[in-house]
Amino acid sequence: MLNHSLLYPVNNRCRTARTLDGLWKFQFDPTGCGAAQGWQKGLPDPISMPVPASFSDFFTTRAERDYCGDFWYETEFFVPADWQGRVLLRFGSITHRAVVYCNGVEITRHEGGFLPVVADLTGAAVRGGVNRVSVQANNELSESSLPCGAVKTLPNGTKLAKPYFDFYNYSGIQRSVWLVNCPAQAIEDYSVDYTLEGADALVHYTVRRGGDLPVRVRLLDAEGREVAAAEGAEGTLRVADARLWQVRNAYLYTLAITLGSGESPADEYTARVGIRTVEVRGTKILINGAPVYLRGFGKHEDFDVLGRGFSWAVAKRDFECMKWTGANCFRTSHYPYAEEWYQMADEEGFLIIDEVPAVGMMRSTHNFADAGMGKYTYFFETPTVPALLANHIAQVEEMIARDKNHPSVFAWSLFNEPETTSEYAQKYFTAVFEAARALDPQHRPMTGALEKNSAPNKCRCYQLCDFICLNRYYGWYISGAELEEAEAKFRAEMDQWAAKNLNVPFVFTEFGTDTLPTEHKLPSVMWSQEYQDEYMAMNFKVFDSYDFVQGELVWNFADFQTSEGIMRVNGNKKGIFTRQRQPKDVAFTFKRRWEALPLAGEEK
Ligand code: EVA
Repeated sequence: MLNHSLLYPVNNRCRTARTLDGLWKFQFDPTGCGAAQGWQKGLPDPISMPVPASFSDFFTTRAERDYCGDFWYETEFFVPADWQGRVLLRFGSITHRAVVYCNGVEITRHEGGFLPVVADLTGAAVRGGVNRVSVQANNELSESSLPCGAVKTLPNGTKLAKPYFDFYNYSGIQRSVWLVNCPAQAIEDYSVDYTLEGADALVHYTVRRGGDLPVRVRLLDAEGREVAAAEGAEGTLRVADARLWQVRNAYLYTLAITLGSGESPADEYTARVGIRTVEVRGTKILINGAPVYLRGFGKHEDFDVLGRGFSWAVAKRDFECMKWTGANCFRTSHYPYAEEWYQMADEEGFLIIDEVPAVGMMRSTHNFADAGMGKYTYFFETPTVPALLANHIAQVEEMIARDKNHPSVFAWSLFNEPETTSEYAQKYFTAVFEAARALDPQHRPMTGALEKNSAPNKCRCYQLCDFICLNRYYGWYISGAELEEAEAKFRAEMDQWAAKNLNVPFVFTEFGTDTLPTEHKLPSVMWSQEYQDEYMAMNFKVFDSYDFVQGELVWNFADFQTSEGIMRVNGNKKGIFTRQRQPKDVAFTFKRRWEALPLAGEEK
């Protein structure tokens, strides 16, 4: 159990939250001498750096853009004299690991670049005065980090990140930073789960708190009217004639939790919740008991200049583009996104497959290509595995703790394209799934994305999944330009899955072709817009031939930055939209297909 609170900051009569976003100080620390030289007491030679953002794409030299190693951020903040209780600093994330100091004193350390870092400054921050926060961050990759990769050191000592994954190793303070004041005895966490009884809904809740002050919970409808209330740290609220959170037709209630009694509670926390159930039954994925066919995207947090920095504006545009295509779902490939994405998905009625940063467990920068050639790596047979497993489970725990109450999150993805064919892989993922299953109060489906080597007769991990997610590139990495042969091979694999009679849903979590918006050719060639369209038509035919296929999340929503190499033209170009979020021709094909499919509640 996490012993600190990951609750998203709110403002009310018991809590104050102020963002520290803005221009921070920043300095590279290539020799890692900063802490020994006292940089936590003030950076010796800083430049300015926007927060939130990745640092890379501001720079004009390769050495700075591709910097790998330690780097520092610093800023000052004022803590009002009348702040009683606790003072916390909450970073949405720091990529990939960090040590946080307040006024020169180490407060906390955190491993993992895509989940919150919470530093309790209660003892260290000066009330009624200005304080300094210093962050010593590091973006090196290893075989025990998530995501996995390596570091190459050049003869002059310069380090270069060598990801085993296909996205740029963007780093820094990429999400908002909040200064939070909350009571000493506070609401630490809450969870909700739902059952439907005819027109009514039962909302089962638990509240974790410091101390043992009495708990009161109220549920308010969208107009702010109380529809149910209960006392106690756990219990059930009955909502008569409940309005359900439906796919692309969201309805949100407000859950108001108070600690203490009477007019001036000791603590108060409010959150928006959506009443819905999730179930996998046979080959169907059911939301509120009705089957849903998933259609949408694998995405990235990625945009010009910002890198992986969160931007409300970019997220808004992404949702508008997704809605325009008729999508109802996306996967947070290949890491948990900024929490604001989930808040928007809750409001827009999008379904999310929430993915932990377990990507690159294949010891290959080109695993997507190697897979097609049957190349095999013994990833789970190395001495780094115990450290990797502990890290993997810790990040699953933090992800579920952070995201468990979002109605949009209907499934957890615990890996992307690892080696899955050895007994070592099986043992490893059995441990990950067991740990994860014990953590989710809503018992949502668990899955992971499987690449081509995880074939029906070889994979030892699909058995762990409640629905099976396939990443397949027939017609691109396999039999590219030969769509007839690609289709035959694709069907041969699908027939093998069908013969297993697994009676579970299958979802395509990746399929796609690199496509340059400038290229047109009749007849088509690979990389042209026409080829992307023909490839999709072939894929759709195959999907539609197998009734256990219950979803298609195309790779990728938009073009995105990757490491350099002969496989990538200034990034991955498999976007349905360009990196600037304008449609390629194929976007109109998706729109036609997806708008014609039932949104939810009907069979395809
Ligand atoms: C690709 N294929 O080749 C994608 C990668 C992705 O970007 C994969 O899961 O199998 C990976 O990260 O375009």
